[in-house]
Amino acid sequence: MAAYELNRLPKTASFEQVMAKLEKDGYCIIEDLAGNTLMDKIAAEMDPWIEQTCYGRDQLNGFFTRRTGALIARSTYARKLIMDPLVLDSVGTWLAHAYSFQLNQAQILSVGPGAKAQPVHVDEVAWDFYQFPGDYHIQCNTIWALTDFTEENGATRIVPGSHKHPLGLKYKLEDTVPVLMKRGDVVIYSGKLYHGAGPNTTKDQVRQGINITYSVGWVKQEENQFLSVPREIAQTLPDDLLRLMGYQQGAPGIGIFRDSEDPLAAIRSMPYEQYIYSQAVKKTLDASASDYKAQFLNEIVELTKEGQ
Ligand SMILES: O=C(O)CCC(=O)C(=O)O
Ligand SMILES: [Fe+2]
Repeated sequence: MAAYELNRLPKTASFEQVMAKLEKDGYCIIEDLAGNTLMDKIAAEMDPWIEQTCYGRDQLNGFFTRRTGALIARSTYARKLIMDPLVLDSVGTWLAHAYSFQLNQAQILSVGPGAKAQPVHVDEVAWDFYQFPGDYHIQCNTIWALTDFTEENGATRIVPGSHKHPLGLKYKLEDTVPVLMKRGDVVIYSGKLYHGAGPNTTKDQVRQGINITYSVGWVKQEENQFLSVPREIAQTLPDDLLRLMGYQQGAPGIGIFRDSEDPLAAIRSMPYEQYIYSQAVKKTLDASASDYKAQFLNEIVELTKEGQ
């Protein structure tokens, strides 16, 4: 591709500015959002886990690539990235058509020397290749640079603007551009953007990115947070992180706990009455995106009132 200038914003940017870039090009780099010190701390916590992670067993996962998950359980500092306010405001706005959004996956991707380019793909295909409508966003994703991202060490490669393209297209490496980032930068990208890890042609550099992805609340998460984060650790986490991990109803009735209680009650001891169905429905109504959904939920609210 001819010389292409990547979108970049400073960490003081507003989420509206991030949205404008996402709308137009399907991605946006925010410089130095994490900074070096936080990355040092995450690396110190995660290095022993990365060391013992197996390499991938297919081209998509990468024969020289390690994928190290369970970030919330293993790294207290990575939780800061997952909960970053600018990222959450951006993701929440991108996915605002849905009742809720959630953490989908959090893992460190270490692309080792000799790795070939990952096939160019859209992340949305994770859900059994179901073809979601072009204007319905399922995911908003991030890759934080834990090391510098260079063309040589396997920087993620993207096809700018391709979030507006149909599914199933085939792109070659020449159609893509490398997302060059300094350690501590982050790229936010749409789940519909064509991308893939680049080839690592260096002899001795491992490229490390922290891939934290978010999805609408009604799909099954790629990483099962209830299994990845043991209950004893979950009990120490704040409510907002727990909800993001999936201790919430993804939409009314999706992911209920026991007798339609608030899923947080599984972690905190809450009185049974705390979960009131009609209130949850009302929340959806307020945020409803379509007339059809609003009408349907309105009827439920009315029926619920009648039944009381
Ligand atoms: O490691 C990267 O640069 C991208 C990885 C990726 O896109 C994926 O695994 O879905
Ligand atoms: Fe991907």
